[in-house]
Amino acid sequence: MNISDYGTSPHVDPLMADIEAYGLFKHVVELEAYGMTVVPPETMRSNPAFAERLREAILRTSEKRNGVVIGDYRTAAPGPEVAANGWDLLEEDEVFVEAATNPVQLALVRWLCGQSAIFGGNTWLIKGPTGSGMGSLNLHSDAHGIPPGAGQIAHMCNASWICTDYNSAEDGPTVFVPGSHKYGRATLPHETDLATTPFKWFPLIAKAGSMAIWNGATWHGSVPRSSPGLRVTLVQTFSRSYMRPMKMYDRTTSPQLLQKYPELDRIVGKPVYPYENPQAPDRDRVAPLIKTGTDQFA
Ligand SMILES: O=C(O)CCC(=O)C(=O)O
Ligand SMILES: [Fe+2]
Repeated sequence: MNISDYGTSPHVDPLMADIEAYGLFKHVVELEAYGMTVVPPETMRSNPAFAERLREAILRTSEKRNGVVIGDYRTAAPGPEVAANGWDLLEEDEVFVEAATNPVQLALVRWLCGQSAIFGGNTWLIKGPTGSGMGSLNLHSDAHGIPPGAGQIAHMCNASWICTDYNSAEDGPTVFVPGSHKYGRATLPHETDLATTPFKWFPLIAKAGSMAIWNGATWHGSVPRSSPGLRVTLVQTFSRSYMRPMKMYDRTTSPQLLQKYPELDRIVGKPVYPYENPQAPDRDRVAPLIKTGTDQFA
């Protein structure tokens, strides 16, 4: 028996179908138990060249925006300037739109943040070897603005495409405190230092082309890279529709992209506030938000 076949839960039933079709049950359980999961390339249904296209688009966009030459990521040792100006990539290359709208990713995003989940923004991480000025990152939550007490559900999530292999902690990966999404609060100052925190943490190990996704409340940081060459990652945030995107993507995204990618049109969302005209609220925008008040999967 499949409960979703009854169609009695209109918001979660289609999600169950996607989770089954894409083989995501393990990943949903890991998200619930540990607050994060890593989905391998074959499950992401991205073609093998996808990670390479994404990596190249990131590196070439950094070169263009930062006026630097990075060259071959396997041997490059640039300074920290390559990490700057990394936000807002959708219009730079369609590979970023493909990354934002990957159907397997969106099934997990919607599991965490509901059918009305919106795209918050994207940026790159380019991290060179020790000495390049790009080191470690203290433990933190990404769910800024969510006070303690509101931790039963994910309010936002981070879906990161791994664009270079993370074979071991020497590659300078993200690290996670398993289960910390259950605490429902951000880290306190004495909990953040990876060397002294009393919490156990583990490194993210994954092949290029994998996607790591975490409940935004899951505590994470990163360790320095001692391997040669660069670690390259595309970070994307998604959130519930009551959160604020980093940009009004519904109003600023190219119409031709919205037309070509229906899922992009859906995830740029229809933020309700601020009202364009406070005296005449747009009822089509308010209605879905009211629905999320009755169902976490709406
Ligand atoms: O992987 C890392 O270096 C940590 C990045 C981070 O904190 C994030 O993407 O939210
Ligand atoms: Fe973070």
